[in-house]
Amino acid sequence: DYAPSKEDDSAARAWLAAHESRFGHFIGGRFGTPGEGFDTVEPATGKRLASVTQGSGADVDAAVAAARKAQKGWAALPGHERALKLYALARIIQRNARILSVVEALDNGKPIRETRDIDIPLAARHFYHHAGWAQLQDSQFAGYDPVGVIGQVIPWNFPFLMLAWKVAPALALGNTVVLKPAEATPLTALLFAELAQAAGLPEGVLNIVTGDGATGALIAAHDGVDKVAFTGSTEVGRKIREATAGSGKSLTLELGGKSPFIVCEDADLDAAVEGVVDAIWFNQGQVCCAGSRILVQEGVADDFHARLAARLKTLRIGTSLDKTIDMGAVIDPAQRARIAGMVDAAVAAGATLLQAEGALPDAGSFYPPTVLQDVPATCAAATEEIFGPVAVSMTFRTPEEAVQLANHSRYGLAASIWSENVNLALDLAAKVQAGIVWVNCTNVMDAGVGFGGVKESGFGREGGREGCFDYLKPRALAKAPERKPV
Ligand code: TXE
Repeated sequence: DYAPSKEDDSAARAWLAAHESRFGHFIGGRFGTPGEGFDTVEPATGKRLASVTQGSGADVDAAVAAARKAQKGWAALPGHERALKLYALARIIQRNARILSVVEALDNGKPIRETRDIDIPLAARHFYHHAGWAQLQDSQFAGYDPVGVIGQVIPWNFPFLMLAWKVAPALALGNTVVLKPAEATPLTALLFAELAQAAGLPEGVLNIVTGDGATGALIAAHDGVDKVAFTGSTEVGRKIREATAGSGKSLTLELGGKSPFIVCEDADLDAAVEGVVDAIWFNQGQVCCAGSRILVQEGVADDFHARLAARLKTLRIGTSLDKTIDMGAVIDPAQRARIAGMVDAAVAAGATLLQAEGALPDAGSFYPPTVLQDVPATCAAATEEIFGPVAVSMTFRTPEEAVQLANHSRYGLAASIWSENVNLALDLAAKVQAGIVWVNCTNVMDAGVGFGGVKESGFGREGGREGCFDYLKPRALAKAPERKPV
């Protein structure tokens, strides 16, 4: 019984109408004529938003050619001039933050509060941060060249933020880009193409080709692409690894996770419960580094679960432009069915279900916040990425057992550790197999810190100085020793 306060979507609708809700690819600085393709819908209502074009081999050829043509000139610009372009992109994102936030929320189904406060501002920050590296390129990366033309394939869970994570470092360091957004969420990438044009980005430096996995595969396999950067499922990551093996292309993969969320008996339990809200219910749990495996120490497990059960009942679920909601829709009915299937199988195998009973919105693909306790180890829910608002919870007796359970996974993206004993927390942090470890917090991102995983969560880093090296190639140069005059 709260009054929904809705974000105004008129500017976003007007932008779609200006394109007659049909988009072609953005290649060589201009939008092509829309062709055969598919619709993108609002996950919260199931209604069509726009149609986009399925990228063909010829489209990918054209985009790669445009990127190739632009690359030398772009790389030859002094770093401070490329920096100016990245600053311009950051500023135009900020000036258009509102429409970007609305389009992102409509296309993805996530709450407007998240796109407004997290996705879009963090994307702008990524461009600001990498403008700094462009400026410092000569002094900080002497002996390194740009890689060249980069093929980038991104997922639907953070459509615009993933674009920023990929495009900003590539461009900053003198590369040009062919990017394919996910088929479910292509709209903010297309809006960004328009903004980049307005910000004066030279033609061909950024090319956006829409399409499904087949278009992604064409980009990954293209001879004119020097490096592939991919974020998505571990299965597709494996296919791309096979497709690029032996080709001389560089590759970075940011893949799935089943990240442990360790609650020690001396943790501040209320803070840890709020941590779970961020870890698994932020973005409906469709987060690669989601804290989806709660490991709680036996002595406090009952107390912790009671607090968690009470908290999950207070989460409000609704349509993305409602400013009062905590959770929106999951990406599509197929994902909803996949989540429900994994939960139902775990319950049938004997798991205990903690789930709020309130009604969900009628239309759209909604799934309630959920915790599964005592999941048999043979269930997919125990070991596989669910990619929905579902955490599995198990108990441990000793810190050593916590480490053992945490590392019992094929993934190694992130870990979150909750304890008031800093020595214990840091000791555990050093022992868990993960690319990122958070102590008494979770899902903390910063453009200055490299993000990426170990094990089957992938390789390479995005952000910070270490992320820059994934868009550069070293050149060792030796000069003949000085000859003595005879
Ligand atoms: O991912 P895909 P999907 C996981 C999550 C989710 C599952 C399936 O568990 O439930 O993956 O989601 C493009 N060559 N994650 O099917 O297929 C595709 O068009 C090249 C975790 O959406 O990996 C899209 O642009 N590209 C993940 C992108 O790959 C291909 C985020 C990701 O889609 C391709 C997303 C191919 N053969 C899903 N096939 C995370 N860790 O963040 C597809 N694509």
